[in-house]
Amino acid sequence: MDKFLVKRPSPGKNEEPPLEMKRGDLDCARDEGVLKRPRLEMPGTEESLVCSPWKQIRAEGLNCDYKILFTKTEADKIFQELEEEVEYFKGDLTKVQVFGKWHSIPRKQVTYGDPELTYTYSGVTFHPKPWIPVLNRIRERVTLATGHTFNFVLINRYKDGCDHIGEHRDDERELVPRSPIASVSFGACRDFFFRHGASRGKNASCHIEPVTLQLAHGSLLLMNYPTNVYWYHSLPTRRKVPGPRINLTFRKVMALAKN
Ligand SMILES: O=C(O)CCC(=O)C(=O)O
Repeated sequence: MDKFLVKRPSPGKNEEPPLEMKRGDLDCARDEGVLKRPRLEMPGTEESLVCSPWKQIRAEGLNCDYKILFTKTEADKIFQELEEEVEYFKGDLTKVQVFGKWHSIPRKQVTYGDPELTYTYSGVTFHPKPWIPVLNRIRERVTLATGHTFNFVLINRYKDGCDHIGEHRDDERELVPRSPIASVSFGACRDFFFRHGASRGKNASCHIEPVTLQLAHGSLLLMNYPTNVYWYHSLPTRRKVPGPRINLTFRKVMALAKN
């Protein structure tokens, strides 16, 4: 059975040893499987911040950390606020260029961030909208949990399991070199798929097992360097997924000189 390592960070002498997990064991259910929140956690209190443990997800060149960041009550409320407050791009900004051809993206998208920044993705340059309170609150919680600051967020809304995002790396030149990307999810739990670059396509030079996670309501996936150098990620279609999902990827972006 293929395996990958899920370790706890910096094991102290009283902590459990690394967990050896079977692929597919990262169950999305909050209340079942290895990703369940600890029993001590009190929904809606600061205890949720300290008690939800990080799970380390490691493979060759892949370095990610996952945790439940928000209690269910908090996550439900934030999801509702995002539905009411976030204004998605319209018109030309809903299209991307793939191999020279323009396509409508199979989801809704928008960027928010510091005013001087821009972000070019699949042939389109995005100017961020100014921060709104709900995004600042999520951003602050991410900073508290990770110790990293972020000045930009890309938001993707998937109306159902047919909406998706294709395989790509987050390797845009505007990203601060070696900075992590913090991916926060609300709504329907979705499969999230990592594939090593050397294992892609007909001319794959080797076989490295893909890694599949399920990103739960209120969760945070921290993609650390060098994950995006070697690994592509995607959110595949899953027809049985019943409802919408909103994903926010917080990034550290540099202001680039205009060409
Ligand atoms: O929705 C997701 O979890 C993935 C989003 C993503 O791949 C991206 O923003 O680059």
